[in-house]
Amino acid sequence: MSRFKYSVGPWNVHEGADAYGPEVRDSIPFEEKLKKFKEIGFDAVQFHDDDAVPNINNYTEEEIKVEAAKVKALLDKYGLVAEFVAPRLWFDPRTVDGGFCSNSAEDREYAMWRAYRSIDIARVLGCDKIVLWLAREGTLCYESKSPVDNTNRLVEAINKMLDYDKDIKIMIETKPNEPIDRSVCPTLGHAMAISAASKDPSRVGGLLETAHAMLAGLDPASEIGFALAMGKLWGVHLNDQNGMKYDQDKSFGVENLRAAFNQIKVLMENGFGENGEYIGLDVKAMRTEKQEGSYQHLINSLKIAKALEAKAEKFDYDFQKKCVAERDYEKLELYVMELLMGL
Ligand code: 3MF
Ligand code: MG
Repeated sequence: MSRFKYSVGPWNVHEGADAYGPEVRDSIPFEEKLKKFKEIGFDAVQFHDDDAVPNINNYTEEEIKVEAAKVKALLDKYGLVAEFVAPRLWFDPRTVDGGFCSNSAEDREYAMWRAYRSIDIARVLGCDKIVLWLAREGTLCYESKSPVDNTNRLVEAINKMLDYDKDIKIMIETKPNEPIDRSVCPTLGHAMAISAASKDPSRVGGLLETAHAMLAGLDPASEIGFALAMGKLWGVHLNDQNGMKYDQDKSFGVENLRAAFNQIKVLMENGFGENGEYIGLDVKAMRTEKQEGSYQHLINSLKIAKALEAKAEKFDYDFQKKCVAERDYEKLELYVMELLMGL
C-alpha cells in the first residue's frame, strides 16, 4: 500500500513522434486514457489548458468554462481529480519569442490570456494549482533580450496571476534548457527567488522534475530537499535521464536507481503528500513501443516508485546513525547498495 497519491498527464500517453520522425502509434481518445489511468492506479490528472479545452483559441472565456465542465464530469465519472493546469505557452505562433518574456507586448498579453484561462479551467476542474513550465522564457540570441527584464517580466506576470485569483497557487516547473537556451528559471533556487520577489511568496512554489534537475547538472533529491526546506515543494515530475543531454523523460528509476531511491526517501522523510500533494510522473514511452504498450512506461514507473517506497520503509535509520557516529560512510554506502540490490 502506497502512502502517496500519484498523478499523470494525458501527454504521457502519446503517439511517439520526436524531432526526427513522425508518429508511430495511434492516438488514444482522452476518455479512454482517463479510464486506463484509474485502472493502472493513478488518483489525479495533470492538465495543460488545451488538454482540457482543445482549440482553446477558438472559444470565448465563457465557452472555455463550459468545455472545462465537460472534462470535470469525465474526471468525476472515473473517480479522478485534477492536480493542476499549465498554460501551454510554446505551441502557438504568438509564443515563438516566449510568453511572459516575449519582446512583443501583444504576445505577452496573449500569454497572460492563456494564464488567466488556465486559472479559469483549474477552478472549473476543482483544483487550485497552476504549473508554469517556462518552455521558451530565456533567450536564443543573447543580445535580443535583457536577463534583468526577463526576470522582472516573469515576476510581473506571476503577480498578475496572483491578483486574478486570490486562492490560486503557482508552481514553477524549473528546467535549464530545451527548447529554450539560458532559461529564466533553470533551478528550484531560481524558482524560490522568484517566489520571494512575488507579491505573495506563500502562493508561489516549485515543481521538480527529475530529468530537469539532471539537465542542470544537479541531483534531483537535493533539489527536492531544498524546496522542501523552504516549504515550497508542491509537486514533482518523477522520471529519469541518462546524463546531460536532450530531455529523455525515461521511466522512473531505470537509469539512476540510487538517485531515484533518494528522491522517494527525501519525499517520505518530509511528509510530502500530507497536504494533498501528488507524486506526478512525466514519462515517455520508447519509440519502439507498440500500440498495446502505450501505458507500459507508466505501469513500470509506478511499480518502481512503489518498490522504492518499500525499500525506503526498510531503511535502517539506527544503522545509519551508527555509521554516521563512526563516520563510516563506506559501510553506510554498501548498506544502501545491498538494500537496493536485495542482498
Ligand atoms: C517539459 C515538461 C512538460 C511539463 C508540462 C507541464 C510537456 O520538459 O516537463 O511536459 O511537465 O508542460 O508543466
Ligand atoms: Mg515535466
